[in-house]
Amino acid sequence: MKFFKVIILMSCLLPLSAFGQLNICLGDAYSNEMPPSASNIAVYITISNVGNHGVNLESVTSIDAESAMIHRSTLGNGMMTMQHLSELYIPSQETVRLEPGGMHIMLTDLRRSFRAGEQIRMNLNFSNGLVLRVDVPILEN
Ligand SMILES: [Cu+2]
Repeated sequence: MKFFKVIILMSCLLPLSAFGQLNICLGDAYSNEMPPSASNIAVYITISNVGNHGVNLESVTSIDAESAMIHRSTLGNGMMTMQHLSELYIPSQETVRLEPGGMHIMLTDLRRSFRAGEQIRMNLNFSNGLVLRVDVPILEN
């Protein structure tokens, strides 16, 4: 059985020793406010692996949405399309940015509409057993 740690963390400034194997740092999480009729929302976030081993982001869950997927936006033939990634590899000592025009986490079938100033709760599940909780602020468009 895997041992899971759930940590609310938005920076690397926390005392790492308190968490033992903690080697993932999260930052810059946000979403842009969507019209009330929208059922999906894109989340942007920066993930840094400060550990000595590569780690996969294996899945994302949210109690505020029915499901969550890792998406990559690509521009081809003048059209923006989204591709579903089954996981996202973060090499040792590297930072992966999920940002507009590139990758994002897509929360689908939101349980309600979220306004600017509110937060969406999300858990990131990593291949090393780490589960990081993120409270994603919704920004005004
Ligand atoms: Cu998407």
